[in-house]
Amino acid sequence: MPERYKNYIRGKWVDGKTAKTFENRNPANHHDLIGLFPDSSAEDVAEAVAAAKKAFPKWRLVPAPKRGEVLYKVGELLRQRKEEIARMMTREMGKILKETRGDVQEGIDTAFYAGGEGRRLFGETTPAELPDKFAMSVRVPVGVCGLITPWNFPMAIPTWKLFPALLCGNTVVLKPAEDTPLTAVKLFEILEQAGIPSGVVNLVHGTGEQAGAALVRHGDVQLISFTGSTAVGREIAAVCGQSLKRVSLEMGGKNAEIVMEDADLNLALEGALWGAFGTTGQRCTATSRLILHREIKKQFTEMLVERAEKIRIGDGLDETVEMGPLINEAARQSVHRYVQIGKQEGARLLIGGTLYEEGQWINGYFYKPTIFDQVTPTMRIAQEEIFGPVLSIIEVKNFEEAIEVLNGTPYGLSSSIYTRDVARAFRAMRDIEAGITYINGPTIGAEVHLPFGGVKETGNGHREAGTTVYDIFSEWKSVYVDYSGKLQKAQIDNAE
Ligand code: UN1
Repeated sequence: MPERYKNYIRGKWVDGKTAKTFENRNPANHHDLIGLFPDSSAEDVAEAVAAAKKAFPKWRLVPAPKRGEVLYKVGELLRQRKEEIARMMTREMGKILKETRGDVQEGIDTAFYAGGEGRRLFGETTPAELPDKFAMSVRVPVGVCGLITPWNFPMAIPTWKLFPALLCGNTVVLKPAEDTPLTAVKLFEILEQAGIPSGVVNLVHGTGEQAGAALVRHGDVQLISFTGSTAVGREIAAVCGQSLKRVSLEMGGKNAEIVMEDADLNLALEGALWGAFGTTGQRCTATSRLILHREIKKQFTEMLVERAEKIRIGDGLDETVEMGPLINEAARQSVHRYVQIGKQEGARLLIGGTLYEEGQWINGYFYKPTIFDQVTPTMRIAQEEIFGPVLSIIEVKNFEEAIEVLNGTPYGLSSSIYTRDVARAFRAMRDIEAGITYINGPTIGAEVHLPFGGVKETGNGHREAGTTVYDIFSEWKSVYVDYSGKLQKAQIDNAE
């Protein structure tokens, strides 16, 4: 019998209100059934929201440094269970152990960073324009926050949202991706163990269409924070627009690495391989376009192909494996469709472009590292997010063209340029349209204490992580204290 997992509502592990469940299977071997999870309905969501609403008045009054101390405890517990969670995450998500350890580490870093924020959470004081009057701005919590998270970073992304939300004094309902629900269960076990009061954090499993949509529509949810596709983000924003719900969105990317003719080619090669094929290309920050200066294009392409062909594909639990499977069969079919589109558009397939189904790998959703050459900037494979191990090479004649091509998509999350020319590096920092720019580093590798997010269709103006995430999860309140003992009129009494 497969293990049956539960929702976590009002401090208790509970079944869904209906008996309906969904399966969680290992993407490296679909015969490996990890467990069954409640396919939660709108009623389950309503119960979780009610629990969060009830817990809010008390949690909001816990001093922020105390809320921070709970997060230190969470960070410590995560650290103790890092290896166990990483192994379990590889089993449910597929990426290699080195990466799942990194994913848990990102949660640990976020816990300690948020914990420390408990003793900062700064507002501002500023002189008032009238005598005997004091002026300041303080942060107050927003209320009940609905968090909807993807499967590619099953620990990091929920913690990016959850820890700052809690630190600010909000209460939370999390709806994790249905491909990686077990990591969320592990996180909630730890939150419970750390002593977070009942109702402050609630976990509801299920699909986006049902549980996610119910959370977005619920009238007692004041904020939605979503990471996922631009298409779904648009729908969420439309609903939240109607109800004037605060909404923060992190969506698609079509990130590029530029390699100039003066670059350290070996360094740029390591960056391209890690950026394009790390996490099997399933990062919002993955490198999916490689913009090469024509002088080094031939040589760099040869170097790249030689290395990419040798990438070891397999079960991420095997420490010698370099690339795991895609998340599910639908994802694999979608990647494969893009490869057909690329061929039809006239791009030249250099390597890959096929399902990887050798030996025991027939039971997983593996795909070969794929590289297209002779891609033009307007082809669909150069414009649309593929979310798989597919890299498109675009040749350019100079720096200006490289920047123009890099900017020429609807997205703007991450970007990278390899050059030894400091003036070019600074121009790139200035002219690239993206939320993140790396100089001589790959498009992936964001750290938790810097703002994370993107421009154009990647986001809606918010930044997670960094100090900026606290602007998502708190409202500003301006406070004036008049101790003059008389009515003083701003803009009037002081204007002579
Ligand atoms: C994501 O792909 O959604 O910079 C998050 C990185 C990671 C986070 C990626 N630290 O690639």
